[in-house]
Amino acid sequence: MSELLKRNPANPILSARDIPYDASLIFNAGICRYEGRYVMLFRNDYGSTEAEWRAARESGAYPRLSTNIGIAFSDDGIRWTPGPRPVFQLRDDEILRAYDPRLSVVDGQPVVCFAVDTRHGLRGGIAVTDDFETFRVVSLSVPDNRNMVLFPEKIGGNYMRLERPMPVYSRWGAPEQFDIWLSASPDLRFWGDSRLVLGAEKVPWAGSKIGPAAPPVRTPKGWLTTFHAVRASEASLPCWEREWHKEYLAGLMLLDLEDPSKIVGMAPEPLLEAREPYEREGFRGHVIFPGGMLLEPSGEVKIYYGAADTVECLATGSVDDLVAACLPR
Ligand code: BMA
Repeated sequence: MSELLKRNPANPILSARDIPYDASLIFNAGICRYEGRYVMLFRNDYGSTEAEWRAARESGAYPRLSTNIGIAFSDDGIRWTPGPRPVFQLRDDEILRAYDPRLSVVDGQPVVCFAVDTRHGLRGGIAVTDDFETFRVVSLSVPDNRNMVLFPEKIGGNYMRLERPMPVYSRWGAPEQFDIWLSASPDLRFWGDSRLVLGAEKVPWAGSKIGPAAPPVRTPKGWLTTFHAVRASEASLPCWEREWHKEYLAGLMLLDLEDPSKIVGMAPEPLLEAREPYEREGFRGHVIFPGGMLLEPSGEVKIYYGAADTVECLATGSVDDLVAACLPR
């Protein structure tokens, strides 16, 4: 199954050493094409090094960690030039940080969805920008919700987003079994008409929470979209912290073009799971977290993913193969 995708030989395509400002972990990026070039917004966790994290295992103190969102540009989607400074950061008395940006261009308007940690829960945010320098926040969900991704066009006159709320009390007996939902909005601000798309129990190769990954791409057979899924590991996976037990894998599904709450088909096996050293080892090893997916005119699909919560990577495949993998043989 994983032969469906080829990892780019330049992987990781972006990491902390490429960034001209304080940066420790560069991962979970959103990518779009805009005005003739590729644009990436990436998560940058900064403030402490690997050595400090490892030393903290002994002392028990939690190292200082802040998060901002940086930008990079590319002519080919492979070689990236980071901007000179971070472009987005949310922080005030209530909001602790914004992270995990996903980028869409809807009717020519770049829109970024992101997760927001606040003192009163995890919120999903949406902001618009025209220049990738200033961002206007247009909506913040109630907690707990995140992993929002927008469809690249309106459907039935509405903006559509996939999202992952975290219903703790109603899923008792099955902790961390969170599902993928769909909501609609006339204006990016007011969201409703929410419907369940995929329950975590429908992903037998994972067993724990799932969530939308990169914004879907249109194909004649349906919206092709990735998701992430968590598999618990009894033994600790390699990490900089004391322990890490969650393997993150990528899955693939096809949603109905007119009613994307309906699943047309799903690939029976994971699309990507940690294999290379840069995926298995790092801040949190064995984490594959796609945030960008582009369909090129040639039929090539580029899938961008954070690896080990440490670096940003690229894998490519053919749209026909990916769609076929979601349909019954
Ligand atoms: C999720 C998010 C992601 C992260 C993943 C693995 O809960 O915080 O940003 O990549 O965990 O640590």
